[in-house]
Amino acid sequence: MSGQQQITADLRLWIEAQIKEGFSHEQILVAMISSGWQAVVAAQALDEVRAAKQGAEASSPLPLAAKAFPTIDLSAGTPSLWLGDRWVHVLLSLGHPRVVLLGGLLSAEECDAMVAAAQARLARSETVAATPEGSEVNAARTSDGMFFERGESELIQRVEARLARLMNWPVDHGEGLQVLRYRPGAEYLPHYDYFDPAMAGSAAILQRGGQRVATLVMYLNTPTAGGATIFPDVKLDVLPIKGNAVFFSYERPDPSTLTLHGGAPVREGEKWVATKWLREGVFV
Ligand code: PD2
Ligand code: ZN
Repeated sequence: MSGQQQITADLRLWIEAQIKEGFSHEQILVAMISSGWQAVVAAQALDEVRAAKQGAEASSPLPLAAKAFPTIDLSAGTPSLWLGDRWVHVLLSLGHPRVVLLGGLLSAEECDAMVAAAQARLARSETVAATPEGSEVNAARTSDGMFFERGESELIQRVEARLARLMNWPVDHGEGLQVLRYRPGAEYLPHYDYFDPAMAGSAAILQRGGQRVATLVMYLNTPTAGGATIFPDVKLDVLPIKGNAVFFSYERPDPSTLTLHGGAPVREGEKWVATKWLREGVFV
């Protein structure tokens, strides 16, 4: 196996030139990765150049890291975690981006009950992401969606309490669960779940509990084909399997977290997911 690439002086100069040219940090990161730099090395080099630049001219500062963020405690080294009412299996753990894949987080009955409860309330998904113009129908997502109120039923309370134990993060720091249904051909183009601090609409969104700091996507069914949750920066594909879930966290609202992710097109069958987004503070 090849080792980690070294950050060269040439790479630093190239990054500085791209910043001067006006390319966004995300564009620079993607260009480095597609020209063969390892994602972790590319992100680190970009961070270093930005930090040095910041020191020199105090411009384009890296967003501050959250004081604390959700974590799944894997320190016991056991392949399964007891969550008080259910065992969950740890299928994969990745350091950067921070990703944990979980097996059997929800029972088949819980998945079916969430789909049944959501089905009646589906509407064309609308974005909650901030754009320069405010909110708009999200062309990047061709699924249908709805939100459950936090704690709105015994089922939702039970699941939310389990998620709070899993991620060591209080229920009141979570947004209501969002359910999405993707039909064949539907997809979710790659995006970040945090709110871009530079966007006009973000300030108002951030008043309700601060930044998003982690995401948990739970699979409520197993599509026949397609529909993976993809992490393009590191070329990681998570196949949707009923009851499983993928967790990822981002300590600052910045591409260097490598948490760019999307939902690949569903090829056959439907795909149903429930997403829990976690905020830095109490979400009201
Ligand atoms: O359904 C997915 O795989 C997916 C992909 C990207 C869900 C989300 N983002 C999300 O809910 O944020
Ligand atoms: Zn997302």
